[in-house]
Amino acid sequence: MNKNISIVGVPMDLGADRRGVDMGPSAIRYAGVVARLEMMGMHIEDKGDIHVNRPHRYTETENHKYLDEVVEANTKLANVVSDIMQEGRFPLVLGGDHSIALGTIGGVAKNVNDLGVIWFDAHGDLNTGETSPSGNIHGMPLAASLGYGHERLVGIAGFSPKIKPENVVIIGARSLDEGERELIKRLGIKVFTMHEIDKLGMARVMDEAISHVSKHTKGVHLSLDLDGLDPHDAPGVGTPVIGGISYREGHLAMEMLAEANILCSAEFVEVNPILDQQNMTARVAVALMSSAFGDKLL
Ligand code: 6HN
Ligand code: MN
Ligand code: MN
Ligand code: MN
Repeated sequence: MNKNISIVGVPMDLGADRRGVDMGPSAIRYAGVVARLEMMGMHIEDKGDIHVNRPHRYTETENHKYLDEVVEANTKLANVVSDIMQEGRFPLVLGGDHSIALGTIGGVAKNVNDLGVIWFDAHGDLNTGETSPSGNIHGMPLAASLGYGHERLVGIAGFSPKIKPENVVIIGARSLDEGERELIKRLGIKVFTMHEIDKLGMARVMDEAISHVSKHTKGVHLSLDLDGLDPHDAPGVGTPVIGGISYREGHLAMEMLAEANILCSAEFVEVNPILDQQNMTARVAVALMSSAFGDKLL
C-alpha cells in the first residue's frame, strides 16, 4: 500500500446543477480526513482545491448543463492528478459532484495502462447527452470515460477511451435509466445491483468484484459516490435513493479492498453538507477512506 497520499479537493456542483455539493471538500476536511489518515501512519500532502469557474448564468450545450465549466475544471484536475501519479503518490480526490471522475480517471489512466475501476454508486452514471433525463453531467462520467458521449467530455485529458468495459464493476446500483441499461448490456459491464448484494452478501460481492476488476489491470481506481450508501447512513447527498448499502457493508467493502491491496487512486464524491445532518455524510466518507487505506480494529 502506497503510504504517500496527495489530497485534492474539487468544489464542483455544476455537474449536479444543485448548490451545496461544491462544499463537499470543506466538509470532508472538517470531518478530519488529514488527522485520521496521519494517525494511521500515512504521509499526507493536501494540495488544496482546484479552481472551478462559476458562470454568471445558466448555460446548456446539447443537453449538457455547464459543459464549458465542467470540461475546464476536469482538464485541470486531470493534470494535477497525473502529476501526483508521476511523483509516485496516491491521489485522493474529494468531491464535488461525480462529474469530476472524468478528470480523476483521465489523470490516473494516463499513468496506468489497463486501469480497473470500481464504481460504487446508486446510479450507473452511464448516460450520454442523448439518453440523459436531466442534462446533468454527473450522470455521464462513466460513459464518457468508456468513450461514449459528447466529444468534449470524452476528450478530457486528451485521449479516449480511458478505460475498457471489461475492467469496470459497478456496485450498489438501484436507479438506472433506460439508456444506461442498454449500454450496460451492449458493453457487458459487470454490475452488482442491490439485488446481488442482498442475495449474495457484501463479502461474496467484493470477492467477485475484486477478482473481476484486477484480472487484466495494473491498478484499480475507486470512485465512491456517497449516494451508494443508504440515505439513512449518508443523508447528505443530492440524489438519494432508498434501499442502499449500509454503513457496515460499505465499511466491509473498503476493508476488503485494503486487504486486496489493488487501489492506485480514489475519489469520494457527492457529499452535500447543506442536505446533511451534523456533517454525518462527510464523517462516513472519512471512515470509509480510513478502512480503504487499511485501518483495523486490532
Ligand atoms: N450521481 N441518472 C440520473 C441522471 O440525471 O442522469 C441521476 C444521476 C446521478 C448522478 O449521483 O452521480
Ligand atoms: Mn455517481
Ligand atoms: Mn449516484
Ligand atoms: Mn470493520
